[in-house]
Amino acid sequence: MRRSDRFLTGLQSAGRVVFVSHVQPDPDSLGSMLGLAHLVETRLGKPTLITRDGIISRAENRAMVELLHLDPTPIEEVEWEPGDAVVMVDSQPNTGRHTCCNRAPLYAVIDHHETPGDLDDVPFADVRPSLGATCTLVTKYLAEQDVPLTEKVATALLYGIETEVTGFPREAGPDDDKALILLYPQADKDLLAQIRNARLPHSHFECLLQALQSSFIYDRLIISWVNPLPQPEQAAEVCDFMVRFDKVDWAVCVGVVNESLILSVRTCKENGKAGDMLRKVVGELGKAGGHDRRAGGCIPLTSCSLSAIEELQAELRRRFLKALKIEDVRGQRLVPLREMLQNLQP
Ligand SMILES: [Mn+2]
Repeated sequence: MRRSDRFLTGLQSAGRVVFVSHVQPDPDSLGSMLGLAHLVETRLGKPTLITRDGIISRAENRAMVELLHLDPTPIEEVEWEPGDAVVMVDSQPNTGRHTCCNRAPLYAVIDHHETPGDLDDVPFADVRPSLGATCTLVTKYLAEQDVPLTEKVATALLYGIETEVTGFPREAGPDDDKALILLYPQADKDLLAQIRNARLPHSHFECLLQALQSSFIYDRLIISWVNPLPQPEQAAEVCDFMVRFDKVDWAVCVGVVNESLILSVRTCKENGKAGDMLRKVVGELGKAGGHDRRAGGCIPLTSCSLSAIEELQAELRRRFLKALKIEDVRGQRLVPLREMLQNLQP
């Protein structure tokens, strides 16, 4: 039996299939939920529900949701029914990246993260860290089951894979490319262009300016502190931007959102094990996880006072330097203070 057969067989007694993913679902999560919902509806004729845990703030991700009319139900508004089966995508139980429910039995986990979750009691688990995207795995299921794709499903899956495998070096393999080739002719290219070039809010530029003004270089590492961070997903946007700086191999962004510190890491180093590195750095303070070249984490703040935040920042700085074996040097500003002032137009 193929894995997609086993996946479908185990759902035969379910009344409805509810899809969940990690907090602030990204295109890979959204595409995976949509693709699997399409598979379940087509092959089993069962109702499905796509959910969202937390907010979707990145402009491109919002554009994806709006233009493709995904309409995910906020997880806290789900009206659970007896017979619901839960399928978790793009994350694993107890990796701390979801606030999800224990309101219905978790039937399946379909993911590609390296961060190991708690899978002991999950009847069906398919976790393949060798794949660049969960959407690749979902595309394989749909192809295996010979399910015709709609333009909407193909577009969502394609964008989900694309966002995971951009960046250099690519975190992608032949399976990801095969999925992209399969999806491309069926996707709406104009819609994709609109999503990729989503209009950006004012806060995007404010955040970048603040990041430029508060970035410090320590050898091959750049750390950007953004307090407050307007939206949690902007930490990743800052890192994507900074990791292209030719003087560094590692970019870290740390920002305060509400009562939490949000962390994002990027590296251009192959075999960088960014997820492991960030988990070591965050340790007992919070939760973290990710991939080889990208990682994210969250630390709940015990106090939001400036001194408490500064203390935590200093501790994190020490831990990052230690984890990357960088001597405890004084950080160099990315933009010297004098230049910042000189360049201000009256
Ligand atoms: Mn993913």
